[in-house]
Amino acid sequence: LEKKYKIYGIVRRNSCVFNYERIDHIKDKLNLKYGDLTDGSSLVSIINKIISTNPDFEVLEIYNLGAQSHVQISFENPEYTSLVDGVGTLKLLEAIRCLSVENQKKTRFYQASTSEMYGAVLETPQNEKTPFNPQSPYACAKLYSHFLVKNYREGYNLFACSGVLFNHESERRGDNFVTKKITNFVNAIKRLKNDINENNDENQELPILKLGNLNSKRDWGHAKDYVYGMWLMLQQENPDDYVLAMEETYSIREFVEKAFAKINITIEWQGENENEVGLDSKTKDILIKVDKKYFRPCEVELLLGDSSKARNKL
Ligand code: G4F
Repeated sequence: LEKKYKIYGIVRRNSCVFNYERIDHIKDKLNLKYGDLTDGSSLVSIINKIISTNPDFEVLEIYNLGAQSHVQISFENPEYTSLVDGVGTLKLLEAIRCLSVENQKKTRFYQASTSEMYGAVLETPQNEKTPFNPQSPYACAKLYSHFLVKNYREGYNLFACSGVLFNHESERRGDNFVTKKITNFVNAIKRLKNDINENNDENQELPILKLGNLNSKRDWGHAKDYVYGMWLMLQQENPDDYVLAMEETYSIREFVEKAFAKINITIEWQGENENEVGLDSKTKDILIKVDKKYFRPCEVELLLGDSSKARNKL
């Protein structure tokens, strides 16, 4: 919107009719259409409609950010994840391939590839040349899309890029991703402690944050920077794939400690594996418990990106 683009978005119909909370503040400035990545005809008709209502358009940038993007849920819904995150990309690429030559030349495609494709990493840090070793249905579907983009770029000369993005976070992150889960909880504890102090109610029980693997490491950045990176990829003369990363890695355990430090609580760890707990070192209240419900059948233990190509070229 800052770039004065005319923006179209695709919304999945669901029974909660107004499911727009994360875009509520800008919704009126967007052209939202019902569609679905599993419904190729909806994609074709939306793209055709955009082109026919903007006959003099200069460039059509298509960002495929749609996905079942939760890694753990992909083990529970593997087929759906594959259809949306894998075949959905094929449907979008086909919709572009079927445009007239003139319109195809004016269309640029961005695919949200992911550092999850490195999986059980075969090299550290990970860059564009690192071999992939996916560890979830989500990562397998994304890898299929990643190679499709390369095929369509090389085979049909489409301007199609993949951004291999490491974890990117913001206040808009969904509540069941680890950063938001932890920060929401720290916020709740801060409010509760304030209430307890104001009301002198020392018998009030504190809630407990249940987490899975505390030892996996992620290379986290801010989503806004990454979106800028996506846009830059589509402004280049030639399409290519790029890694975007902060080039620093921290464990979930460190993230927890740093988040609690913001409200002046030092976490003391006790126990091991699924019996591990985190206590407030002063009051000895248990604030965190490991719950094996959040362990994944296969875990990605260490992500650390090398984004020198993007830093040099973009
Ligand atoms: O926050 P997460 O669920 O993100 P994850 O799995 O790294 O995936 C995110 O980043 C990818 C890019 O690398 C994207 F492709 C993907 O779509 C998504 O945006 O989990 C981060 C880590 C994992 O190791 C997980 O096992 O945190 C660990 N974890 C520990 N306890 C937990 C929890 N993750 C979640 N979601 N919930 C927990 O309670």
